Order: sequence, then C-alpha cells, then structure tokens
Amino acid sequence: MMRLKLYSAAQNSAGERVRIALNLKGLEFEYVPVSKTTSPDYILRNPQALMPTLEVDDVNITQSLAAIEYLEDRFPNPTLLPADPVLKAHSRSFALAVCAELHALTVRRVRKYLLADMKVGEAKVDAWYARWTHVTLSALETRLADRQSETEFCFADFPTLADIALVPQLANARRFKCDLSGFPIMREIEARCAVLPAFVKARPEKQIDYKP
Ligand SMILES: N[C@@H](CCC(=O)N[C@@H](CS)C(=O)NCC(=O)O)C(=O)O
Repeated sequence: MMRLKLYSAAQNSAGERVRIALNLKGLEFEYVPVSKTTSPDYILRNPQALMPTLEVDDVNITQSLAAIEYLEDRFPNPTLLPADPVLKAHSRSFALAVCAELHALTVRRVRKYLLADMKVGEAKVDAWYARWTHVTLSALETRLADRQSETEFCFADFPTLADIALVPQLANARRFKCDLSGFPIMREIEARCAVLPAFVKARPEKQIDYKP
C-alpha cells in the first residue's frame, strides 16, 4: 500500500487544494505541518521552498495541481475531472487561471516583496491584491455564466479541479476584504462545496497547526 504524506500548513491555500482532492478520493494521508519552508530539510523536498509537497513513498511531488493530477492518475475513482474533453479542458483552464495567475500574483511572498523590498506601502499592496482578484474572478464568472448547460458545480455535477481551486481562493479573497458580490455563480458553487465533508475537513481551522 502506498504511503501518502502532505507537507502543508493550515493557512496554505495551495495545500488546501490537495487536502480537498485527497479527501474527495477518500485517501488516507499523513498531514505534516511545515513551520519553515526554507529549512534545509524542507528545501530538499521542495527546492522552491513552497508548500505543499506531496510525498508518495519516497518521491516528492511539488505544485498542487501536479500533485492532484498525480492522484487522479493513480486513483481515478472518483474522478476529479469531467468526462467530456471540452469540459475537462475548461475545468483545467479554470484551475490554472486561479493557481497559475491569480494566486501566483497575490501570494504572501509577492505581497511581502512589494511591501518590504519595493516599499510600495500597504494601501498599494492591497490595491494590487484587489486588482488581480477582480480581473481573474470577473473572467471566471463570465466563463461560468457562458456554460452551455448549468451544472451543480463548475463543470460537472460533482466537484472537479475547478471547484478545488475556487474554494480556497474565495476564502483568501474574503480574508483580504475583496468584494465578491459581483460573483453570484461562484458564491453559489462555493456554498455547495462548503457542506461537503471533503471540503470541510480541508479547511484551515480543521488542521492541527491552525492558529486563528
Ligand atoms: N503554485 C504553487 C503555489 C505554492 C505557494 O505559493 N505556496 C505558498 C503558500 S500558499 C507558500 O508555500 N509560501 C511560502 C511560505 O508561506 O512560507 C502550488 O500550487 O503548489
């Protein structure tokens, strides 16, 4: 039997994506809280010094979407992708817009760099965060509004990669006081996810290292 360990932290939203995926697939895993991503031990696992890292036996898989796709390959049931190739592409595209663009531009190390090194000031860093959140979420809301058939979740009647990316990012946006009132479809899908045990168990406050 394969041994799965997830190196993450309670408030690590990229890690929350992998936690949701593991839970949706009903996989047992050991959750290992990371206190310092730059520690020599952790760097050996993840040279980017970013969380999460999924350890599978002795192999370290970095980047949350790559880790989720790995789980999908190894444990295809239940699937985290729509069967239809176009919807599958939409689900991946949606997840990439969140993870590779919105999250990448607004993540803590970027904000810290703008604040501490570029000295642009807190108000401007907040404006940066709000801008990239609004630009990406607006496009994604339009994408959802344009769906040919309305599904319960983003692109299927079950949660897929898109929903896994969406939920932690909306929580982040709220934490930074972004106005989400213009995104009713996303909020409705988020509410459906919020009651599913796989999403509940993955929430920051449910992790052993959570500090309010
Ligand atoms: N694209 C990466 C993003 C990973 C990332 O930026 N992780 C952040 C937290 S969400 C991190 O580890 N930051 C370093 C730190 O907080 O010490 C992924 O999806 O795995």
